[in-house]
Amino acid sequence: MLKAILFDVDGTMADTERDGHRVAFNLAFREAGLDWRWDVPTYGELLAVTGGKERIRHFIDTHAPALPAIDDLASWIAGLHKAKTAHYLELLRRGEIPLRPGVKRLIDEARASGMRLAITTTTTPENVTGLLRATLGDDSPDWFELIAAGDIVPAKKPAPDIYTWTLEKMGLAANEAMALEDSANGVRSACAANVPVVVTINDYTAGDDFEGAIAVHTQLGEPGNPAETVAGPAPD
Ligand code: XBP
Ligand code: MG
Repeated sequence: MLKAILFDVDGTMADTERDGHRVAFNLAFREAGLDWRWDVPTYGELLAVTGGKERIRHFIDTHAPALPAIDDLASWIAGLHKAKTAHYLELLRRGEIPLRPGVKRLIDEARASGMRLAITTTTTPENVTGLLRATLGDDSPDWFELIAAGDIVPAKKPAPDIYTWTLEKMGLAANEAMALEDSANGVRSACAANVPVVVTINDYTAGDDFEGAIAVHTQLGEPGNPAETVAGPAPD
């Protein structure tokens, strides 16, 4: 029996990547005096690596950009990422990143039916509460029994760790939960933890391989704006 819905955040609850995280990274780079700029296609390639700090390191490894003299690369990346998070939170506070269609509807219906809710994401915890507060109100983080986010597990998606950690904390069997994801990395993570997963695609992930997902939809759907099914059974 389904007892809980586990929400991915970036790309699933909101289209945060192109006009949110990407912009915030670029603002942090400029502030740090770096001439790095992640354009929309480049950022799409970099999304292969989840986690902002991991993404910066991957960019350094693969694009060999000019770097200042640094003693400790990990600390320098962490500082740059902290500045990025501040910019991202400011974008959220300005209300520039809305929820995707059907997300509020599903949360409202799930809460009304007593479904347990949690967040399972690789992004930084403040980014999750910032998005929820900006879009659903100040008390909305409390609607989620657990916010599993960021460095809480060392191995980020596509590793199963964030899902197995969440199941353990909530005392759930994998088949008592359902994951909502938007990307191949998210689907691989949920599937590796045996959590059934439904996908809503976005511009960055429409071409991903969603093997293992129960169904793939364009979005969650709401009155006047129905979801279309890309693969798998249509929603009731
Ligand atoms: C989301 C991510 C995150 C965000 C940036 O992946 O990979 O890294 O892009 O957030 P998923 P941070 O949706 O699969 O969880 O910079 O805070 O890491
Ligand atoms: Mg995602």
